[in-house]
Amino acid sequence: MLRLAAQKSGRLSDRTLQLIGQCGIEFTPSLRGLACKATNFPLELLKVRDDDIPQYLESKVADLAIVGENVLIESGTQSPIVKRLGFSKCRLSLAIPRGARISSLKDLDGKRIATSYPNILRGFLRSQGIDASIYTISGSVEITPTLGLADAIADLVSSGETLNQNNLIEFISIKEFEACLVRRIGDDLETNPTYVQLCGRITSVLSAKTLKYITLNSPKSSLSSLLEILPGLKSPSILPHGDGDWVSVHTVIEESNFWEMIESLKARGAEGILVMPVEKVIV
Ligand code: PRT
Ligand code: ZN
Repeated sequence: MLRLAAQKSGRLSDRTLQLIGQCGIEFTPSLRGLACKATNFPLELLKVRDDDIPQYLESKVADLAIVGENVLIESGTQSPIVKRLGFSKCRLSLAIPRGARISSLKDLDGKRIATSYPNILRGFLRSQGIDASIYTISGSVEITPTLGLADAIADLVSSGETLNQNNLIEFISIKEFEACLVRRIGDDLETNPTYVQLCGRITSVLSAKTLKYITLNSPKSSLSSLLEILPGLKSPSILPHGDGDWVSVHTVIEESNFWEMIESLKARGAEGILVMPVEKVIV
């Protein structure tokens, strides 16, 4: 039985449960309790505060966890990242009060910076040769300049709206983060079939998100030109058409250059293009 620690409630929890669900892992409908065993996979979900997750991995109470990379790095844990999961993206940024006379990093010398991420901030200031003092606070960091407790802050930012509301300006982005799948230290996990299976399922779900399945009709005369630009997991499938002068082509394309690809395909003679989401990619 593998144990996976995840945030009980907060910014990570919904997407974490969604990902586990997309991996086909089910729990009893209520999903109550702090430790829940899956009904169809040897996995137990531990629902905890995100700050405690590094400790759960260190002490081997949990084998795996889904947590923000910021929490992981700040804790100084050696537990390695297995996969970046692409959600709950944010950055740790330095921000200063609007109108403050700070125009370069050097101006932070001798100043006081409030943060909930003292270790990451200390490393950054040291790397930049800045000698500022750090005021560690566990929450509501944005209010500290107004209260006269700090000259600047280092806090997580996603939309920037919270900084704006508190009359703060984002000054420098220190580091970007996202939710990660993390595992405890120990070689035994690598050969654990449940672990291998779970990682495989997560990879399939994540790969599918960036892909679209397309089918199109092409005159036989245009086929070689189309195939020059068409990718596929191996290569596109080409099926004969009712009309002998045409073929039907099936393949997958990357979401990132979707429109460019569709426009190029049309320019090369493709017609009747159908686009479908890809749910899983099993390689
Ligand atoms: O209760 P528990 O300790 O488990 O949760 P928590 O309150 O410590 O964490 P939570 O749920 O707020 O965040 C969990 C994780 O989500 C963080 O560790 C990050 O990895 C990630 N994440 C993504 C964020 C944000 N975006 C984010 N915007 N975490 C916090 N914020 C806060 C930020 O601190 C600031 O107060 O949101 C505000 C800024 O947001 P914007 O959109 O106004 O810029
Ligand atoms: Zn927390």
